[in-house]
This record gives sequence, structure tokens and C-alpha cells, in this order.
Amino acid sequence: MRYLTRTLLVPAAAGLLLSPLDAVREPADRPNVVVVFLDDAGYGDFAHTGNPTIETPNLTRLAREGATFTQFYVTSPACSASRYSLLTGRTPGRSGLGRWVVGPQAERHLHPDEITIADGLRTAGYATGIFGKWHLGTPNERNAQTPDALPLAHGFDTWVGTDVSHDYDRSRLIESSPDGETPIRGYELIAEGLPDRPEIGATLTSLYTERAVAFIRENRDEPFFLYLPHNMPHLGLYVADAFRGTSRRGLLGDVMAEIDDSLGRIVAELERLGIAKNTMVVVTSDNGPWIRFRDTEDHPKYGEARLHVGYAMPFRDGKGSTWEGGVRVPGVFWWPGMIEPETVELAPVSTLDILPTVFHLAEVPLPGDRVIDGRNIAPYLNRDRFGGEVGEFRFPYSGPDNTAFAFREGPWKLHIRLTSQLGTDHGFSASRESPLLFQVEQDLGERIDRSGERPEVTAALLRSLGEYERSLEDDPGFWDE
Ligand SMILES: [Ca+2]
Repeated sequence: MRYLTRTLLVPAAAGLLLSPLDAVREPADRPNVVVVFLDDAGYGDFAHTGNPTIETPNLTRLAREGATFTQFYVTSPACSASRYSLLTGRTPGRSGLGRWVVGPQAERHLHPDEITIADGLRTAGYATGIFGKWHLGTPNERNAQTPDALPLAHGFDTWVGTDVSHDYDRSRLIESSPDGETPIRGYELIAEGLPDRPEIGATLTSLYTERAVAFIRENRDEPFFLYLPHNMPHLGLYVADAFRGTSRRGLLGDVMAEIDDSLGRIVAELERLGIAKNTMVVVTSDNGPWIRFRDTEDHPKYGEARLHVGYAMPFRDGKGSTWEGGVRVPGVFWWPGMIEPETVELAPVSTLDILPTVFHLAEVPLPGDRVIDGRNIAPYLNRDRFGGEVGEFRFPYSGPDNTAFAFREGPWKLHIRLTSQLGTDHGFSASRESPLLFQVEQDLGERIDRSGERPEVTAALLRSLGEYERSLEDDPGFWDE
């Protein structure tokens, strides 16, 4: 059943002139979508994935009442490229950004011709809000202070958050505002130079949470898309006083507890308003943990960072690496009444799949003028309600220049280049001529190279990788066409 919305006009002859305000929606009728995206949280930094001293009870509850994906991937082990893929359903190779992180002085940004989840859902009448870190470009001298770099140009109605990571000297906390003029029309600057403003850092998680709860309340009677990309637990770590010193894990545990409390407040609001069964909540992280600092002493910017970084266990390496620890993160989906409690899905999925899935749920057609690399995984959420087969998992792992450094198909992963925080090779070297092959469903830590014994698998993955690279030539994105 469809309802009259702001932008989707249903002909009067259809006799369906119900307003969203006086209709109780069926659970699958254009559900609300909430995406909570942590920054640099590792696979092992959550209670439900086995961390013995970090406490994340709200996420544990969502995992218990919903679906856990045990092979959940992001496309890049670094911020900007990972966020690009989440929002567009496309691999970083199509972004035109040229690298996996775009800093405060980058000329390029998320191209305005990209169609984001927010763009698509807004055409279907959704209210769209982002509360948190953007990191897909920012207005600066090199791009003539373009407003195209910020969220309002990419489908979002409202935003408060940092333009880049809060550890950049030139980071800014910005809020969208109809009357705003600074740093660009439509926005207001709240604070800048965040590394020197720890008192601001300590308020970020609660600021985003309060705005998110208010957004849910304001839009309770219409479908909404809430994107909550936390700055935490990216270094440097900041936490509200109420959580400081509360975790056995130390400051990282305090930070995770505050993020989990934020999740609990959002879920409680959905339940209080009676819209939980109309809402799909997705919780994940943008890349693995920044383990590089484990061996360092105090860092001038990050303090005692070696104690503040997380774990990608049982996977190898971390952020900045195309070993599994850089890109394997928790993936929890919660949608009461739609997703069966205690669902554990072992099939591999990725953030590329979220846009096609959400568009399917909201009856938004996929754009036909570009490659969408993800698949509709709604059948994994409820096979009776959402029939059909999910397409095969063929997945490139993008390196620092957004080209494929590795490729996965079925249980097999082929490395053709290596990038690592912990020294490049770990005793291995890889190239297209002598790639490394791991069966990552059996060999979680990527320790046993099988390329010598399975040349036919290596050849098949090289063919699939070649197909992917040809598709990049056909659709390199909007900056380079
Ligand atoms: Ca990150």
C-alpha cells in the first residue's frame, strides 16, 4: 500500500488518499532506516563478538533480537572510501576521489551526480538526516568553497557533524542552517581546530544522539532515513564525563559504552513512539581498528594511543590493511517483527549491499545509468517476506588509491598487492604474477597460502578481478568520465 507523500503523488483515482499522518504503516511499507556507523571500531571491540571487558549491552540485545552477519565487509580499510560505498552502493574505484581518505584540503568530494541512499529515499518521501562525521569532502580554497562537498548536496535535509575526522588540525564542526552563511551558505560553523578543543570532542557522541532522537521524534509520522556516523572510537578518544572511568577496558571501553548507550536511547525512542516495527536499524563500523599505535609510546596528538586502539581479532592486521582485519566488521540488523530473533547469517555481505536492499524495501528503482556493485540482501532478513536469490558475492578489496588490492569470490580471497599497518608483507609478498590465495572461511587469520595447490581457483579469481577492472573502465565515476 502506498500513501500520498511529499514527492510521490498517487493519482486520486487510485482511491488511496491516506495521509501518512493518519495511517499506521505496515512493517514493510517504506520502513524507516537507521544506519549507525562507528569509526575505526574493530571486529573484536564489541561484547557480542567476544570482547571480554568492553560492555555493549544494547548492541548485544539488537544482535539477539535481530540478525548478525558474521562475514560483513566494508569496501576499504579507510574512512572516505568506505563511506562512499555505504552511501552509493558502488566500489571506491568509481568514486573518482583517487585515494581512500580525502582530507580538509582535498579538491574533490562526493560527486553531485552520485545517487546516495539519502537521494533515493528522499525521492520516495523520506525525511533524511545525518548526525555525525561526513568525510566525503569539504569546502576549501581548492574547490572554490563549493557547497557540493557537503551533505545537503547529497540528499540530506539536515546535518550536524564534523566535515573530516576530528583529529585533523583543520577539522570543523558544522551544522546545516537555512540562514547560515559560514563556511558556506546553508551552514554554520560551530567549532574548528578540534584537536585543540577536547571539550568539544567530549560532547560529540551526546550531540549526535540528541539530534538523532529529536529527528526521530519530529519525523515519527513519515518514513525517515537516519544516518549516524559517530566520530568515535577513532583516535583521539573523547568521552562524556558520565562514562569516564566506567569500563574495565579503559578509555576505549568508556567510549564504546557511550556509543552503546546512544544506541539504546535511539531504540528506546523508536519503541516509545511505537514505530520500532516500521524501522530497520543497521549497526556497523567503517573499517578495522588503528592497531599501528600499539607499539608506540605517547603520541603528541593522540596521547597514550597504544592503549586506546582496538582489536580486529580473530582477523589479521587492521585499519589501512587489505588483510581481513582492515575490512571485516560487525554487521547487526534489527527490525522487530520482520527479522527473526537470533538470526545468524554466515553468507558474506558488505556495505555495498545496503543501498540496493534499502531501495528495494522503499520501492525506489535502482539507477540504470551507472553500475551498482551491491546486491539486494533482503532475502537474508526474511526469506518468506522477501523471496528470490541473493546474487553471488564477488568483492574487491580497495587499497590506498582505490584500486583492487585483493578479490574475494565464494570462500576464496586472492591478494595481488599488499597493504598493511604492520609492515607490508608479514612474510608474504604478492603480485598479479604471484598472488596469494587464502580460503578465508577456514583460515580466518590468512596464514596458509593455497595458491600453489589450487591454481584453478587462482585463475578463476584473476578472471573475476579482470572483469571488475573492465567494469571500472566502463564506469569510472563522474569525475573522470
Ligand atoms: Ca575510519
